[in-house]
Amino acid sequence: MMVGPDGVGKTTLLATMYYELSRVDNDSPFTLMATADTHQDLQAAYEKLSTIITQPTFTPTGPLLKGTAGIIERQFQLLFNRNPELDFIFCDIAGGIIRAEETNQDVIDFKTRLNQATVIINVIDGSALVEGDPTLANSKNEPQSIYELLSPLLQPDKQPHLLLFVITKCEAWLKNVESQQQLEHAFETQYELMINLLAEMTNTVAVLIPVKTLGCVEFTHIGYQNQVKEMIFVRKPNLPFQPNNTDQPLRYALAFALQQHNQNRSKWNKFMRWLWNENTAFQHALVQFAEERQKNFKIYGNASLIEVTK
Ligand SMILES: Nc1nc2c(ncn2[C@@H]2O[C@H](COP(=O)(O)OP(=O)(O)OP(=O)(O)O)[C@@H](O)[C@H]2O)c(=O)[nH]1
Ligand SMILES: [Mg+2]
Repeated sequence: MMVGPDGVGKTTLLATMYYELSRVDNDSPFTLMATADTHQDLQAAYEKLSTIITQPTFTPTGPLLKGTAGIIERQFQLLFNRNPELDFIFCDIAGGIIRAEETNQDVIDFKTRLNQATVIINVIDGSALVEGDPTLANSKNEPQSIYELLSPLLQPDKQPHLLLFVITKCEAWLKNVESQQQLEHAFETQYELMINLLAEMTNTVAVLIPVKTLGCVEFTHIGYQNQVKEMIFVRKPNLPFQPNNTDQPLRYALAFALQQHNQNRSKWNKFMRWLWNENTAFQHALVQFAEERQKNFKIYGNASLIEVTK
């Protein structure tokens, strides 16, 4: 489940994540497949991002993609040695749902699905996190609403969760170690409640992943658009459209989901797999897949939940 207010970059992340992962993993026994609709929509979103943005004169004055309407299910299947292994759905939401009334039908549907989610991706606007004044930063990312939404789910009696804090729009702070620390510090200050909660949780692990979904658009200053304070970005003419690290959230998500799936197989299924010697190959492939995760991200909560061992 993707969570985060409107415009933080949920759909952009999903499109670039899918594109990156389907491009890089040719020799893995795991293959990521999307249903026809999901493939077409995400491919179209990716192409839209890449073509608009490569025009040298482009100035990002508004969102590149149309805002998402309601809740959209993006369906995928993971194959293992060409056989279906795991079906999964990414729910992309209209960020407005985070602010809507409890009685709204989309909010009710959203909460039902959130309750079933194994992996939760909170997308965070990095520019507002670092440069926004408290009001602006709050209105862009709503850390308090996210805390209220997620804290009931992360309790000890609930299923294990992986929570990914994915920071977008942070190209300007990924250039050196000091500015990366500035980003991390801003996150830890504004998400303090969440981090304190995670410190006590044994069945949740969280990873902080800054990504470049565009790579060539950088924050410059805070200005006014229609008399509303806005983060202003410019297109860097010397940089190409180049998503970076966007496969990482998906790798963390899939490794976690596969591990949970493998542990939750029925006794009979486990026995049959043992009999046919299917376990070893699977576990080996899972370890290999998990090793492609970068290890330099900050982890909160119970780190042993994301360990994948032979
Ligand atoms: N500079 C920069 N801009 C980004 C990045 N990710 C997204 N954006 C910009 O933010 C805009 C909004 O992104 P979306 O992906 O549509 O946001 P969303 O969270 O899906 O929004 P809703 O569907 O309205 O909830 C995009 O069109 C881009 O212009 C990023 O990593 N860097
Ligand atoms: Mg969207």
